[in-house]
Amino acid sequence: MGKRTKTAIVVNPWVTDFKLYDEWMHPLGLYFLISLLEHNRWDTHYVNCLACDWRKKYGTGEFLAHDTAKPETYAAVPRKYKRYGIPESELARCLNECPRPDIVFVGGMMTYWIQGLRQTIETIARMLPGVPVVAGGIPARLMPECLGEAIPEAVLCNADLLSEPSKLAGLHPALRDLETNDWHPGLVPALRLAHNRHHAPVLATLGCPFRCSYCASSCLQPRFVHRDISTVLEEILFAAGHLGVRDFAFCDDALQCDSKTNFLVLLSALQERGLPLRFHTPNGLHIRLATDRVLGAMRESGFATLRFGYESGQARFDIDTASKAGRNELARGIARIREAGFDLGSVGVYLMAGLPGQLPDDVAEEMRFITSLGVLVKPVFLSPVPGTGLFQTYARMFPRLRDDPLWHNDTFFVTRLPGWDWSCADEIRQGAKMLNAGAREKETAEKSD
Ligand code: B12
Ligand code: SF4
Repeated sequence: MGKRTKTAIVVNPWVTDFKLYDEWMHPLGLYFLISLLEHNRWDTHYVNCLACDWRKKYGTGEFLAHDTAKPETYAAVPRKYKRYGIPESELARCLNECPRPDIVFVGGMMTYWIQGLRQTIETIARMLPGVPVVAGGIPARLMPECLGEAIPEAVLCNADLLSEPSKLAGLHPALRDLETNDWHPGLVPALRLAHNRHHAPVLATLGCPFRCSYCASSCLQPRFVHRDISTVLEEILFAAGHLGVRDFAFCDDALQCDSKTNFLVLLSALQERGLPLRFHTPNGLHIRLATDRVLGAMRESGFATLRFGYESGQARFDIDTASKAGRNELARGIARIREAGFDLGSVGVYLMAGLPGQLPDDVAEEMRFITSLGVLVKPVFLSPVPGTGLFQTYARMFPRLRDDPLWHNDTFFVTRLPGWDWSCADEIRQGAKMLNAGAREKETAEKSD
């Protein structure tokens, strides 16, 4: 093995929010960065601030958390605000254990997790004075100005590493020699380094051919592309074979598009191997593209939990949701899912709350419809994402959205909308729990009949 050239620490930062669930979370952007650094033979160290206790179903867990002071924006919010992840002393210990690096990289996923990102970078700057810190990821890409002001000590990277990796080399003298030619981005180096034996991510595609008004997919990834199937397969087999991982979560935006030449090919390769793996789709699939053939292959390959993006069946939101599915389409899709042999108690349907003019009663009514089909309803509160059409609409109503990323928070933002407040949002959450319990009971009763 040749000599390692430089040393880097790659940090998955703390998250600050009102809630954080482990839905098979993985910082994929940082994982690709690790692949690039390995390609350059850098001595790379990974520090994951988001430690978990791994006690929950399908390899998931509960994040460590402690209450933290609410920022001014949330002063009147009747909820605890938390910082999720390891204590500061533990982060300091992890940083201390690594050799002094030439550079530190920090990622980011939600724009409104900015406080956690800032606190992580402040700790790194205190622990490693003089070491340059590069911050990248979704917040850096969608709101570089806001981030630049909030975290002046970091060098920002608002590039997509996969399509323009060479931009990284121009950001700082320490990165000047970074070689990006002949780099084949893959997740294996990061899976090895992160060493999570509980679950692993799968990413078969990048981007999405649809254009929903609230979604930043096309800003982050203008072209819809498929990753090489053999690379994806190799990543799954590595995690299963070398780490003993059983649960895998697909993070794709549009997994089943062009499935004949891609997704179905991957599934048949998995079936051939006959490994006892479980797959999950936390990011939501398209019900229309869930044909009998696709569902049959998913069932055969070990898909254990399914989530579908429905968002709303009301025709007035067709433009917002790219007409994902009307009610009849959803009902037909659920019938196909049942037919394919899935337990409907493991099927969740995402329903959006917070579209323009949508009221809590509209959402409650749709929740009843969805659970009447025997599946679980998963209400999601809208997060206005910079760069999207709906962000522009809402920023005209709420100018604070433009300069205060805390306003993008899903839990907070919906309560600002006309006709909504904290108790309505809570009623929706509680209503979903009750309806889901009823749907589960119905499914169990029908099975025992
Ligand atoms: C997968 C996913 C999830 C998964 C998370 C699983 C996981 N990966 O851990 C699940 C389903 C749980 C999820 C949930 C939610 N999500 Co989500 N999710 C995504 C999704 C589809 C993919 C993110 C991803 O992994 N991309 C692949 C990687 C490779 O891309 P990347 O992170 O951008 O990284 C690239 C670059 O940014 C860069 N890079 C990245 N990091 C770094 C670091 C450095 C140092 C450098 C130099 C470069 C760099 O290089 C990478 C390679 O090119 C994005 C949409 C999208 N297309 O990005 C939404 C997205 C991030 N989610 C979003 C939202 C709103 C949510 C929810 C709030 C749901 C809701 N209400 O709509 C919840 C909240 C989750 C929570 N925990 O609280 C929003 C962001 C909102 C915001 N304001 O920031 C997005 C953008 C979708 C949208 N609506 O537009 N999500
Ligand atoms: S919400 Fe889903 S379907 Fe719509 S653009 Fe985003 S990723 Fe594509």
